[in-house]
Amino acid sequence: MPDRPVIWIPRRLSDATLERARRDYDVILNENDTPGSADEIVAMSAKVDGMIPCHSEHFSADVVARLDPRLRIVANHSVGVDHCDLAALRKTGIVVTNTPDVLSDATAEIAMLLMLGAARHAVRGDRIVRQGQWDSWSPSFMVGKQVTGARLGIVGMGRVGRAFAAKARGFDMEIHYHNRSRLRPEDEAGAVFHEDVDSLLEISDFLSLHCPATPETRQFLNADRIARLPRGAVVVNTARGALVDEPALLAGIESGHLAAAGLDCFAVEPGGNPAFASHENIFMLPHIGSATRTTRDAMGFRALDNLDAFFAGKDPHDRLV
Ligand code: 8YV
Repeated sequence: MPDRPVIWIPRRLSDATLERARRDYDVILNENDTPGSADEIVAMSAKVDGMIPCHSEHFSADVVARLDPRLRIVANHSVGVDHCDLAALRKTGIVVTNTPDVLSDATAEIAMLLMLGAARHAVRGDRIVRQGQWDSWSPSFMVGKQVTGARLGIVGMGRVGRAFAAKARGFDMEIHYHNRSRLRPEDEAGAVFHEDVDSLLEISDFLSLHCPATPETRQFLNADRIARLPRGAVVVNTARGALVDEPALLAGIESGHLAAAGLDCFAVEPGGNPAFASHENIFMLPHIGSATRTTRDAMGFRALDNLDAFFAGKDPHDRLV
């Protein structure tokens, strides 16, 4: 290994991250800030010892099979790693890390924003004021769904799910959750565990998704599960678009079974789902859950901490593979 390893940073990470990276590594930065294509990832693997990709760089089995053995570590700048074929990477011996913990609060903030905005007609309200269409008022004008005291169902009580639960407690929400396994009482903090997903769905006035996208969770929220939610429920997704059957969600909105949805993630990104656009009770954001200055710095530093440990011959803290 060279004294000063060479790393590739395909996207424009925070200034503080780039400054620290350049201090300690020879950095190749994609100044255009465009997603690294499969061919680019493969070509770069012969020139660098490590990479800091985002979720926009896809390490499919095909890409992994073409990687040059010079590449030793993929230090992801994300907690989600569904853009990486971990099984394929494991076979190559390339170390893979992610950035958990540091983005939980920022993502939980966006979940809170989506939940409140969806429940209280933020899109329509903003539009009518902005466009000068606010010309009347009545007691039945823009009546929404109250968040305070409502039942919140959380699917996936990992770091982000727990951060969201902590914020929701400030709204006196009754918190219920489904998880692969029950949490320790101190982590549960009074939340009610549902071993059975259906039993969680049936009581969720608000349902928020916080599980990783895996083959098992693909299209988790399908038509059958949407039908199990109480009429007038609100769905929030800050995890991954792959968790939701989007045509089924749209059908739920159009039939009125769902009162609203708040989405930061879509099956197709960037871009989103154009079929959602005419529904003002779908409050949408362009995958910005972790996009705060504080969190971007923390994510960059966490990825660099993992690289530093690896190149110092230690096991990186967030090693997945
Ligand atoms: C970012 C994310 O959008 O961490 C994740 O899994 O989806 C987000 O934090 C992105 O991956 C930043 O690189």
